[in-house]
Amino acid sequence: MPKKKKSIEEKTLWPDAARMLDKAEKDGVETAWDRLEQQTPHCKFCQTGLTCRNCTMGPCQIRKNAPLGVCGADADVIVARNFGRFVAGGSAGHSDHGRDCIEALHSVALGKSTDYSIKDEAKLLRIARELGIAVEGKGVSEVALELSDLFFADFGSRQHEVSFLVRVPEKRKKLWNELGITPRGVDREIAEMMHRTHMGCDNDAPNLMLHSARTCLADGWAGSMIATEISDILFGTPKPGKSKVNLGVIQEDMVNILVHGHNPIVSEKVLEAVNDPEMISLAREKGAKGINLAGLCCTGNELMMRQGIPLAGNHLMTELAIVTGAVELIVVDYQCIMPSLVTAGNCYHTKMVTTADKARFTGAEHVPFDMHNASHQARKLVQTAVEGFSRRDSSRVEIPQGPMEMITGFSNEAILEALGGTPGPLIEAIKAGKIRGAAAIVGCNNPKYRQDYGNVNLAKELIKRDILVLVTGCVTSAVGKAGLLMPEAADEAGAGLHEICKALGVPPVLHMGSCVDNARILQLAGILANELGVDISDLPLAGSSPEWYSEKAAAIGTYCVASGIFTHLGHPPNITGSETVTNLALSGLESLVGASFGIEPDPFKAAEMIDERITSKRKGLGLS
Ligand code: NFS
Ligand code: SF4
Repeated sequence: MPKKKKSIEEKTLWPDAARMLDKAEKDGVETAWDRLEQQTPHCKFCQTGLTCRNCTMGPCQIRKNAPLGVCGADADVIVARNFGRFVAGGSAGHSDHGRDCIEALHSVALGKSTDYSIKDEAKLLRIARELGIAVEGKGVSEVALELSDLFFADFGSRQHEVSFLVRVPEKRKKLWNELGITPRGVDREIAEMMHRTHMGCDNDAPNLMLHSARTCLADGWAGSMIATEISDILFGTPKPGKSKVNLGVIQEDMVNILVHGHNPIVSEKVLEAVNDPEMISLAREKGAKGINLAGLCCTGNELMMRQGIPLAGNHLMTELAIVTGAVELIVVDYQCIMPSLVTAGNCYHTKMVTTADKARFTGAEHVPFDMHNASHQARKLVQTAVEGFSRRDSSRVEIPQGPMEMITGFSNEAILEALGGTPGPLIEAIKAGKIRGAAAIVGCNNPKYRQDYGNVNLAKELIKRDILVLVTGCVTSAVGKAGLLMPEAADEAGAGLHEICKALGVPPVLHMGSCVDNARILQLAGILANELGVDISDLPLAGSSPEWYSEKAAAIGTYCVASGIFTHLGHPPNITGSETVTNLALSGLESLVGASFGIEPDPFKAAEMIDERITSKRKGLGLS
């Protein structure tokens, strides 16, 4: 049977994306949606997790007439091993990003880098004290050095818990100890996962799943949390501020540079170079009005929440941004960068530049960034972009208009400040039922869904039910484009949430950062649980990733659940080939860690699911 082609309408919720999809077709640019069509139907064995390639006696596929791999591994073991490696990949991504942040802090502390500095000294001292470092009588550099050494140790072969477990409620820590899933060194848990999944090691699915949880907890409470906290120390703790989102942030009369990836270490420097008067006058000489910087994906979130830089879009907008024909340069660091961007760029005058030695793309120019050359490299890049302006073909430029306004940058520090310094008022609002609970909607786009349909509709449904929504990563762009990150969106919320938002002047959907910043949400959950003297699993909280695609998103979901937060996913990971693993994920984990996953592609039904969960948690706390 011939495959039915999806209409543009079915591919995305957004007018800006639709226009660019139409243009892409005319310009002969292939997109993720086209390639998905070519890849469909997917291999059923892979989709259900029933393929093993862990040794060369195989590869093995589990079928009715061949229920065991050559070594004798069954469906449960193979599925659990595959899942373990999947989330180890995700944890490695976030955590290696965290390590790069430690290296930056370390080199600043040693005075080896003049390109970076400590912007939030107060936070440095606060975190150092929180983690037991004596700060009295010490200089900032000395404290920064001790803190970076402590964080480096969090990655190693340590036998006891990672440092930020001081933020975890006692009950939860006890539970993790009993289950043997207290995260130790970040690298240790990831390496141990690779070890366990080697042929002939851990051949017990539930035991493997517990180590998956441990690996992901090391990501959430160490790798990601360290990335977040150091980024704040080096570049400033986010405060609520205005920004804009959608492809309309690209400027026809300016040199346009997009930054894409995750780590603010590169993008912050590009921003500085863009603001350099010398660069601006160079752009004017070339006939441009100036230089415009916009972000994509998580690096976009990082720059937006600290510097107000506009966001061009999320994961599925990255190719489409190039299709405007008005982008001179796209600078990337790592993660979630489609290799197709090089090809898309070649259809126009768009140059792609890579900056990390661990993330090079064939066909892109490589301009390596390190602690000692970043400012210089950034200027070089901006100059390249400016020179590219004269190569732009204006007859091929088409930019969707009308970016949406939004307020972003609700770090925990900013939230507590808005509440008058303590979580008390938030707890009172929850007790009174004005805010019935909170749900974090996080993660990606996936061309298998109508882009952002799930992300936006779930957020809208939840705020109607007086459930405060927290967002990070690529969901930010989705809810931003829907207008939900503006205080006026409180009008779409239920009466209770509406009242609180109006009183505080905040939107009903709060932007908390990039994907590593989901650690902020963990921290907030810890603060609330400690304040109430309960476990995180007792709180009326939920997580959700309606359109997730990445290994990192699966790791986030897993650390959420292991931390005691029920987590909804739009579709399951590749585990459904094992009943044992699937049942564990959907219900069995409940008795172990007090939370589990729920799967539901329809955002309206998902809202129902989350609402039920929040209602039952409220009951458990004796709240109506
Ligand atoms: Ni998160 Fe950020 Fe976006 Fe998904 Fe990718 S950018 S780390 S993984 S696609 S939300
Ligand atoms: Fe097959 Fe076992 Fe080798 Fe996997 S580890 S490929 S199941 S023989």
